[in-house]
Amino acid sequence: MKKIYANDLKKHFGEEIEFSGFVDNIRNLQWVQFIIVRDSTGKVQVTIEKSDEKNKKMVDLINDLTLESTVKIKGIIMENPKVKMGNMEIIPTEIEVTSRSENELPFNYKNLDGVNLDTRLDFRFIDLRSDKNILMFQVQSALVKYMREYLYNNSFVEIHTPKFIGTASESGAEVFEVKYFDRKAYLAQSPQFYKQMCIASGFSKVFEVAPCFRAENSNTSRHATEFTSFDVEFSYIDSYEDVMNLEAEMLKYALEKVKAEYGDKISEVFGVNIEVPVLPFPVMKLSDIYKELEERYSYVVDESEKTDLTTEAERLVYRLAKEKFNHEFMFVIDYPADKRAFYHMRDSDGSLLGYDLIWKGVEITSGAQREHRYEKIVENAKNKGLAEDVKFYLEFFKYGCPPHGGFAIGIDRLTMLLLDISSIKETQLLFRGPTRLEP
Ligand code: AMO
Repeated sequence: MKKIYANDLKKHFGEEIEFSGFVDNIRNLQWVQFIIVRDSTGKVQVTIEKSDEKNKKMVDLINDLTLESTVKIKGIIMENPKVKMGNMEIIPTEIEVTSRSENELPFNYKNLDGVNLDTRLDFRFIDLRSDKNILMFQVQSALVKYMREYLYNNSFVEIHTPKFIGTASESGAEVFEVKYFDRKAYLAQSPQFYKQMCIASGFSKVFEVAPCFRAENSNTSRHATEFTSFDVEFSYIDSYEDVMNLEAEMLKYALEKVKAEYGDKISEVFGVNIEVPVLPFPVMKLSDIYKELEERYSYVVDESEKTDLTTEAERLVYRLAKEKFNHEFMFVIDYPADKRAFYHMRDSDGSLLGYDLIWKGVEITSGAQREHRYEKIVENAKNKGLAEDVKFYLEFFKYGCPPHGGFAIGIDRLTMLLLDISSIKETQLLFRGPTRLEP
């Protein structure tokens, strides 16, 4: 007998099949019992006629069955236009309870009115049972699959860099210390140095999808202390524009594919219409953005804040991108060099060859051409007071290293923006923040 998932049942009308899932609903009427059983791909009605003597054992079992138990059903899948759910039903010959749920759930995940987010996160394994959450992770998986696919199609190699590191990376700040036998180690805040190492090793094109750890004590809707980063780095570029172009192409490719596969479901469940972005994405200088935000929306901030986008400015950049370019994305360039990471390349006039990408009003990426010239990178590190901390990294540039660049996208943020979800706490499988380490 074949084990069939809900979304394939239609292909087996009239056949004897085996179906397993959670008990989603039970209706126990005078002459008939209906149970709705769901797996990760959908739901199906199981119909048991009470008057049929040979059903007696199953009828007794269902009289005693609790919602959210798991069952294994053997029976025939029948087409039935009268059944609202999928126009089909299983007529069972045998039902086995493979796991019995307690009667009362910690909260009703099907009706979240009055349920606070912390309760949901405390019982995340229950929270994740909702159709919406299951779809969210299927979509996230598809999004990452297609971003990977784009890179594989373009000869990138997937790497896996260590997350234990011996010295605090990148900026010296915001790293978690861990006890490592009789010495100290740190959790990687980014694979930045190691993806660049691969470039120095001659790999040409690499990427990694892995956790990053940031000891930022901030409680916002878009920050986590551990998140998944989609990191890309590649060689032989002429400009940071090559990096922006590759990122834009990759995002267009992935969004187009996600839309084709999940677009209808996403608009039904999340009310979001995926807009496949047009190439090239608009690009604006940071200072020009502040000028336009003031002119168009009377948004005024102190000069001292204009070294980066404020949260509100990011939000307004979405409006600007829409109104000026009819686009959801905006590359922002020309950040003041002294405010950015030392490994970003600077032009001969000192201006920065890096960028941020804003989508729907939130930063999803930092990227840049990297400084690959040994003397210059040493000088940049010295200027930031990091030369000692990053000594091992500076070595990478001593023995030949091609011009290169790259970027990183936070997957949890990307999912949040794609599906218009208000907080990263809901798009991480298990949120990690300053006050949350469990479950
Ligand atoms: P950056 O620090 O800007 O750049 O991070 C890149 C992207 O990662 C995501 N992100 C976060 N997501 C959730 N919680 C956080 N605390 C958090 N911090 C960052 C964002 C952000 O845009 N090494 C560079 C990248 C590079 O140049 O290749 C870096 O880490 O989406």
